[in-house]
Amino acid sequence: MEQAYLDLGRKLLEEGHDKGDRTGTGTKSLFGYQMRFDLNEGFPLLTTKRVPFGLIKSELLWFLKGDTNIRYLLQHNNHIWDEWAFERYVKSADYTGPDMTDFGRRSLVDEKFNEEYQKQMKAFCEKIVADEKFAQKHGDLGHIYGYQWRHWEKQDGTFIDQIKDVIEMIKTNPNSRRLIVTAWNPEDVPSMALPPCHTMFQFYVYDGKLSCQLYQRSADVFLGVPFNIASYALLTHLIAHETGLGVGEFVHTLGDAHLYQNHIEQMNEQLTRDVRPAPKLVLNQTKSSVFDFEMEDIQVENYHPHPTIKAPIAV
Ligand code: UFP
Repeated sequence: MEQAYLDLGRKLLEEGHDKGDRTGTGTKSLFGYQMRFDLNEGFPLLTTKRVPFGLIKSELLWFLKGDTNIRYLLQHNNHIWDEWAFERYVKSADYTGPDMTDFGRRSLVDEKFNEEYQKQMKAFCEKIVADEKFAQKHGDLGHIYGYQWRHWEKQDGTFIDQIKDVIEMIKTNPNSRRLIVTAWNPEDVPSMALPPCHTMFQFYVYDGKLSCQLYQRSADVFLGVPFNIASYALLTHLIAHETGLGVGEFVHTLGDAHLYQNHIEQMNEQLTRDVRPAPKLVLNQTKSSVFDFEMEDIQVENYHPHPTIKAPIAV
């Protein structure tokens, strides 16, 4: 199962086009790629490096709550969205600290700047947790996933709850070919901290099993994709659980699939490692609605991965 991911990593190393990108890092990139994961073979959390499942859980539960403020994530020790909120904050009139322009790139090449950046970022995160008013103003990421999934705004000022609706449709009309949730709202894209990478997903029910296909427009294959695979596999399990179905496949379709130039060494190292048995996902059977799940209701068992491989994130 994991081999599908490793094959993509190898293909990008061997055949990826050298391509510039928004962050100035440079990538090896291919356009249009598909991986399939049979969720009955185990839970697709990579074993060739440790993927922090706790972060995947808290992020998905945060999306499912319709929450777009990093405060919930920070309260669960999840820092994956910090840079995006920080970027908005340092561009706002309320920020009076040292110049943080282009902090993502500068923190990698300038040690002195990096120290100052880490200090500012730490203070920012602490304030988000401690000060609710500050969090309301500066912790919010705009109309990102949680907003579009649960509160898609209609022209008449009312809202569409796409997740609730799709679950209802799966229960009542499983043969429907319209079981779609979209996060790509063209009107909102300019106001989002990060326009959605996982833009649209569709469910498919056959033989009592629920499958899910995701279209991901842009895929950081070393850092982002291992998270995205596990996150959508978990979402498929949760929705299958609520709708009384088994799990089928997770089909992952990628638009611009890229390996950042500063992830090449790390990908090569990962490819030298042997794949271990996939872990098993265990959900609290006493919960039924996907909206009632909390962190402790979701566990993976028998996860024995190779160690983490560190790599810089391109912001
Ligand atoms: N990215 C992912 N998965 C995600 C996410 C971001 O791979 O879930 F939120 C990566 C893809 C790309 C960058 O490298 O983040 C977004 O940049 P851009 O908007 O320029 O595509």
